Amino acid sequence: MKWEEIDEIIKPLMFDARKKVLQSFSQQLDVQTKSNKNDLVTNMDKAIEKFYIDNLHAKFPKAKILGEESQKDKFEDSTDLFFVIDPIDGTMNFVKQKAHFASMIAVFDHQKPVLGYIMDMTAGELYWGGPSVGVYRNFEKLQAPSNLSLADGLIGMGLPMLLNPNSGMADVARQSSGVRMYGSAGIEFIHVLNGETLGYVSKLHAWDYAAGKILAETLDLTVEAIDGTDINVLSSKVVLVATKNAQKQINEIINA
Ligand code: 2AM
Ligand code: CA
Repeated sequence: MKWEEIDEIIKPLMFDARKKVLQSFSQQLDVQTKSNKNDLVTNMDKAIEKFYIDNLHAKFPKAKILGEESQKDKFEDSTDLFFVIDPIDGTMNFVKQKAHFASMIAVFDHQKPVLGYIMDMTAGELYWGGPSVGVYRNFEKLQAPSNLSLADGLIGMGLPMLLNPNSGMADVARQSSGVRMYGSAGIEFIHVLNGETLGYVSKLHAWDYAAGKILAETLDLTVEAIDGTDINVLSSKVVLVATKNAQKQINEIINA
């Protein structure tokens, strides 16, 4: 299937999802915990995921879907379109700040990356694209960020990474221009795509990085699992997205 046919379905879905989420700001949220007290899910996470899945199923009946909150089809078995959905990424920010959160969809066809979408929900900026089209912020085409070395830029990090004395990330942080911590993998990927940070490292689920990986690799950034395992298997990993220079330096530091 041509990327344009998929794209013209997904873009309106994401702007509709944004509208629904912004409208929910004036209503009482139902907030529940999942794996721990800081791992949250709200009625809006579930409603937006259902909205995406219902619409994608209607338009692409043969497609398989991996969603954070519900449907868990297996990537390995996919022989047609495969969608990876994170309805609200940065749910803690959504609940506490009503800002700094994203919505993400990744599209694969016969297990090949086709399109990635990250919507900055409060800004209304959709980062979208893929290998055959490039990367755009709404209508504006993005250039590849400059290939900064670690000493010349900021790095985004998940807090558990930085606090873990065996991760080597304290040394990475010290050799960089400084650490930033935005609380949403999608927003972190956006900063890297924009060249505002030179990288981001965190333990992530497939739905946290699938879309960002497609966009980042299209802009000549590298995305890898820190343990060197294959990242195409869409499982939970410590993922590093970075400029090529910084990626080399970070690997030297954590393997030292
Ligand atoms: P979420 O809001 O979709 O759950 C910072 O918390 C970032 O890490 C967010 O993108 C969040 O996504 C994700 N996250 C939260 N808990 C996680 C966990 N246990 N494993 C992996 N990623 C997690
Ligand atoms: Ca989520």
